[in-house]
Amino acid sequence: MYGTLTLLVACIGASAAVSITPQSVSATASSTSPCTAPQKRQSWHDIKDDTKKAYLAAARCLLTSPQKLNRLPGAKTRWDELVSLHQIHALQIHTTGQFLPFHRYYLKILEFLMQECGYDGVLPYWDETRDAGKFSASPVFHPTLGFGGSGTGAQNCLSDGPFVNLTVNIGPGFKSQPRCVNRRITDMFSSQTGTSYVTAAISGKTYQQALDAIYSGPHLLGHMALSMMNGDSITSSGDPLFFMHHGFVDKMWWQWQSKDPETRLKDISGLNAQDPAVGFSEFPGGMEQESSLWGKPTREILAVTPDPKSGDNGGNTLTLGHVMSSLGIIPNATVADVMNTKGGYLCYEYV
Ligand SMILES: [Cu+2]
Repeated sequence: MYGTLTLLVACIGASAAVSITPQSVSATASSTSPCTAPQKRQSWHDIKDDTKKAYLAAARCLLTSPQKLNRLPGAKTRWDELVSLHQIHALQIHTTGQFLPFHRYYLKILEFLMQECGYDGVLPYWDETRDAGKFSASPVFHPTLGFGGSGTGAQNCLSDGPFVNLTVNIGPGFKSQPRCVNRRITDMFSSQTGTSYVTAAISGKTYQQALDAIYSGPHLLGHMALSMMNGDSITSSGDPLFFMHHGFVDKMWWQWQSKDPETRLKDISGLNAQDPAVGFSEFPGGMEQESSLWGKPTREILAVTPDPKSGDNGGNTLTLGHVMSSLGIIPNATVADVMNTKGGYLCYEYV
């Protein structure tokens, strides 16, 4: 039912190019050529050195290119716009049903931006199971063929690799203050990205079970092991390594879906925005208490924040019709569009 509705809306949107709300700057993704030759997303371990260099050069290019949209608060670089998108959506896409679909869409936005900076390869990801318990020895941290290693000093600013001395202007939390790209690796936490933990995380039957187990399991422990952008849940995507980790997270959802595609490519549930009493499930005290960590969304941020109920028939429950926005970087997409990585809107699989 939603598929038909979505297609109808997409067709109307595409032909009439309507703006339904100020936030939906473009129509949702119009469907879809069939996906006959899915791209193979490979782990960083397995891709060629030239591809690694091209990928890192494009990410560096985004971090040093000026912003383009002129509407995202605090964004000075093209990379800032990508980080800002995560900041703006932070309270809609964590501890909610949107977590997996939005981050899948977010990877597609990254892919588009990387193409702007000349990267025409397939997006890589990081198979963290291969480095579980010993993250710091992983090839992803290589100084020239990787993202650089653990940072140094009080702010853990990167001291080697392609992103050394570069600045992100979004964050911490809901602020917009220039700071270095930073991370701190803790091997102990990384053991929980191992195969047995992944297997457990994708063993549930329902989307809700998989979502909760992936989110609080390898996803969260990976973040703890990397402490990207000082472990800031709102803007950790400032560190380009974020997208390697979230490729791994996306792979877990894909693996779970692949076990029973008939059912699981349609299974979606959960909230479309955080319950204020819960906030981020990994922190106690709900949204109010968490605001002591990150502040609250500013008036400028709220002014560009999409309606979390968009496409959801006015309720708090996430539906396949939910409209996800990139605030104008690429066309909006629905949750239905991203359910199947080989559905046409997307065309890839993990190896
Ligand atoms: Cu996120």
